[in-house]
Amino acid sequence: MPAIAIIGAQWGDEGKGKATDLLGEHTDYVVKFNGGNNAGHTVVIKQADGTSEKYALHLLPSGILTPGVVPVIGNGVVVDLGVLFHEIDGLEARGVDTSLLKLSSNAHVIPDYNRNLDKVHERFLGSRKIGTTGRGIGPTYADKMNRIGIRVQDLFDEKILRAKVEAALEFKNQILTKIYNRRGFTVDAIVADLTQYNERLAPYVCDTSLLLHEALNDDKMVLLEAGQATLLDIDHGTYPFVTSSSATAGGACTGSGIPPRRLTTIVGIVKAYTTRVGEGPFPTELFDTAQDPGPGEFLRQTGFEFGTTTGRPRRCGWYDAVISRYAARINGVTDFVLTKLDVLTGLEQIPVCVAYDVNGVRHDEMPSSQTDFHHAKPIYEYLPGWTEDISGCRTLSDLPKNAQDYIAYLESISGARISVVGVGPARDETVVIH
Ligand code: 2SA
Ligand code: GDP
Ligand code: MG
Repeated sequence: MPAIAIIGAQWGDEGKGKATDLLGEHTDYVVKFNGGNNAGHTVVIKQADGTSEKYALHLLPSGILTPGVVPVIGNGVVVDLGVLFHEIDGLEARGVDTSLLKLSSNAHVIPDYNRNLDKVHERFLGSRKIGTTGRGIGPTYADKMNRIGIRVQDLFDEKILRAKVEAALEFKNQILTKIYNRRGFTVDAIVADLTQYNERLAPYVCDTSLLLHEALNDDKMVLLEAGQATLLDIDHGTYPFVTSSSATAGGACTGSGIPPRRLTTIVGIVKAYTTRVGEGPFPTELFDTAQDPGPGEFLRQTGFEFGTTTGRPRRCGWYDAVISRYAARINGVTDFVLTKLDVLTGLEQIPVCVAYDVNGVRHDEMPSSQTDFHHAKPIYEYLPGWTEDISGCRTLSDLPKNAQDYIAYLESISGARISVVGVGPARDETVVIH
């Protein structure tokens, strides 16, 4: 059986959680392969009585909401153990079965000192800050690369754990106390904090790469769910304004241990407009504010564009086809899911960025220089909008003609076919084209 990867095509929050949940019904395993509790996936499920249940997931894969699906946290993830059990307990209290969860013994854990360092470092950077979520993600991936990280398996060997924490703290406490003028951490406190969940943790821990290998050989369907997105990827994103993990299709393999040849379908999730949280370049950004509202504020309020993890207002702008083509190329996108088309309802005209103007030169592809990207001015085509409520549409022909034309136009310039369109947050508010 093939493995399918779901990837964010923009700067995150495209609706990957909903797409994973949707596909979850045909899936046996859902794997989170990168990031940690910086991610925020909101999934809305309509109940039989017509009411909606809303779930905000951070560390657990969205597939956990589908009964029978095995949720897997892969080796590429960084795990905040407190958040893990808070999330498990929260879901269990709402009747969601989490007993099938599997956690890679090779995943790294986020020690307290890294949460601290993330926040302190951002403050230190001042106007040069990245706008991180402050969850300790960057410092934990830095430790992994620097070979001073703590892995899940280390928690079960106290001698090894102590030695590793000691080695890490020798370096971390210097930075905290000498550079940032903060208090350091003791080995005892860190070891006690990290091992407090061991008894509950043990049943979840295994070699998830082997588990997934056997599942694929057994004809099971495996879905790999990205956190963050292509433009936030450590290698392919708008560096340094990126997260610290591999959020693209390549990361789906390294972060899970599934070989590249197994990936047959790469689903790119793309919003019908664009958002970004945190700092960094964003060519189609709209700069109006809540005090002086314009189209940016319209998108933010109508699309409820506020961080799922931090509550930060998201920066909003128009659809950018240069970015979509880039995401299609980097990930090998086979199908796009175009989300939040309903949010555009009521706009008279919808601008779509087709290329950039960089100091008088047209760029149809992402400029290779980050400086050029910072100076990129969008070149827009303007498409007519629609006024009809589209949330009840379930087929392409149900949609108003102008909405159909908008989809067809985006498809023609975005580098892959659009197979599914989101017309509302709920699982069933979806138009399936292919
Ligand atoms: P970090 O914390 O080191 O990963 O931050 C580095 C950059 O990555 C961005 N980032 C995100 N962008 C969009 N959504 C994310 N998840 C949450 C959500 C964000 C929230 O779903 O809304 O609640 O604020 C996410 N996680 C990381 C981050 O903004 C930095 O630009
Ligand atoms: P993720 O990080 O990519 O999983 O996305 P988030 O969950 O952070 O943000 C996407 C938001 O859009 C969530 O609140 C979803 O419930 C919502 N959403 C997803 N698809 C649609 C859609 O087609 N229409 C509308 N109106 N909302 C959607
Ligand atoms: Mg999100």
